[in-house]
This record gives sequence, C-alpha cells and structure tokens, in this order.
Amino acid sequence: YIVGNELRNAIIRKEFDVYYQPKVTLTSGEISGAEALVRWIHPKIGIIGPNEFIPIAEENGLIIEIEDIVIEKVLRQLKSWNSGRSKALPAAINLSQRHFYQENIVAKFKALLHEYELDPNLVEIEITESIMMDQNPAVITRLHELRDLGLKISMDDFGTGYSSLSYIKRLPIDKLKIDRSFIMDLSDNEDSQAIVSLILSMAEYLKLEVVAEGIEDQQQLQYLQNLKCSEGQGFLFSKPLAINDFQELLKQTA
Ligand code: G
Ligand code: G
Ligand code: MN
Ligand code: NA
Repeated sequence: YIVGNELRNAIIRKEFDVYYQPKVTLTSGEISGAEALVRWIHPKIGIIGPNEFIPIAEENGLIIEIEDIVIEKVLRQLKSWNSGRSKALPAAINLSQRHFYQENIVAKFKALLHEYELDPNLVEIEITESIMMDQNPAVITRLHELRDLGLKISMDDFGTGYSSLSYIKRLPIDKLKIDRSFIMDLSDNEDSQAIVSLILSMAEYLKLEVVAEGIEDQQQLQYLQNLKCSEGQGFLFSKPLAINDFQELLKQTA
C-alpha cells in the first residue's frame, strides 16, 4: 500500500506522467480531443493508476502538486499539438475538488495560457458533481473565474452523483460526460436507454455539449449514433495511451 511519504518522494523524483485517452466525433470517427489521466511510474512497481493514489493525495494535500504537474504538462503539450495543425485539438484535465480551494488556481492557468500562447478554449476542466455540494462558496466562484478566463467546464461521471438538475442551469458548465455505467448496458437495458435519451434531450435544450463515456462495442456506438450523440470516448476507440502512442494514433488518423 502507498503512504504519503512515498508520494512526496515521487513528486520530487518526477515519477508522474500523463496518459491521454482520445475523444472521438461519433459521426466521423475523428479524434476530437483528449482526456489527460495521471499515472505514477513507480521505479519498482511499474505503472500505478490514479485510483490507487489520488484518494491518499487528496487526504494529505499532495494532490495540488500532482495536478500542477499534470496541468503544466498538458498545457505544454497543447501548444505543441496545436501549432501547425489545421483543426484544434483540445485536452481535458481532471481537477480534484480540493484544487478549487486554491486561491491562485485561476492565476496559475492564466500564467500558463500566456506562457504557451494558448487559446483558452483548448483547455477543458473536468469536475464531478460532488463539487456542487461544497459548502465553501469560493469553489463556485473559482469555477466562474476559470470559465470567464475562457476555459471549458465539463461535468464528469454525469448522472451518478447528487444530480440536482438545478445546478446545471445555475453553474458555468459547457459539457456533460455521461457516466459509463449508463453506456455499459445501453444495448439491452431500458432504464439506461431512457436515461441516456433524457440526458441528450436535456443537453440539447440547455445548449450543452455531451460526451458518452466508456463506449466498448459497436452496438453501444450504433445506439448513441442513432440518438445523435456527437462525441464519445471508450475502449472501442482506444484506451488511455502514453504520449508517444497517442501521437502515433493522431498521425494515423489525421
Ligand atoms: O485513468 P483511469 O481510468 O484509471 O482513472 C481513474 C480515475 O482517476 C478517473 O476517475 C479519473 O477521473 C481520475 N483521474 C485521473 N487523472 C486525474 C487527475 O489528474 N486528477 C484527479 N483529481 N483525478 C484524476
Ligand atoms: O472518471 P473518469 O471519466 O475521469 O474516468 C476515466 C477512466 O475511465 C480512465 O481510467 C479510463 O481508463 C477509464 N475508461 C475509459 N474508457 C473506458 C471504457 O471503455 N471502459 C471502461 N471500463 N473504462 C474506461
Ligand atoms: Mn474524467
Ligand atoms: Na467519468
């Protein structure tokens, strides 16, 4: 098991890396963006996934430093991807609720956007529904400030959390990511079919973008295409990839 000290050492030794999972335009199959997913490349154990260490990092506060590494790497990558590419390639970063307690989070993004001369629209922030229940009003303020800066805000794992629908109207959200639990049994479960249809019609009314997560097979894809869902992500297209593999995929599908 992992202890806080090991995480601190891993930060010092720069053992964190970013993997990228493509998002795909469902009508064309084109790569429309990427989700950045952190990995701990442990010298002895190998690749450790975020579920193993993010909860600990959230508890001891190291999550801020880890996500700072991710933010820096992703924005630098965005600069390289989007210079000399005709179609914009955005990337999404998962941010922990705790990061919204950082007063300087907005200034950090502002500085990096400036440093890399990036269109803020290329940067997407993924948050979870639990952020809406936060008692600290600063959290929502930060969200507005990031949106005002031009970043896009996505609601991750949509439909699994507290799902008070009122927050969608109240808050600066651009995109809903339909949780993969609804996509998993989409081909044969009528409840999931109803939920996914509802999310898609609601999103259309509210002018929100939608991404279907966890698409694993052709039937699920077909179903989502029939419902006119525009964007998707999942093992059917690709698992999260190391940077070189992701760039190889980009080249092949460009
Ligand atoms: O990559 P994988 O599917 O194993 O990711 C598992 C979970 O870890 C996902 O819910 C994902 O959102 C989360 N995650 C990945 N990278 C980060 C990160 O940089 N910060 C936070 N807070 N969560 C992340
Ligand atoms: O919670 P979040 O959406 O950030 O989680 C992303 C995680 O989901 C990543 O760890 C990724 O490995 C995983 N994932 C992505 N696509 C699929 C899929 O098609 N099936 C399953 N089971 N997991 C997926
Ligand atoms: Mn996510
Ligand atoms: Na998700």
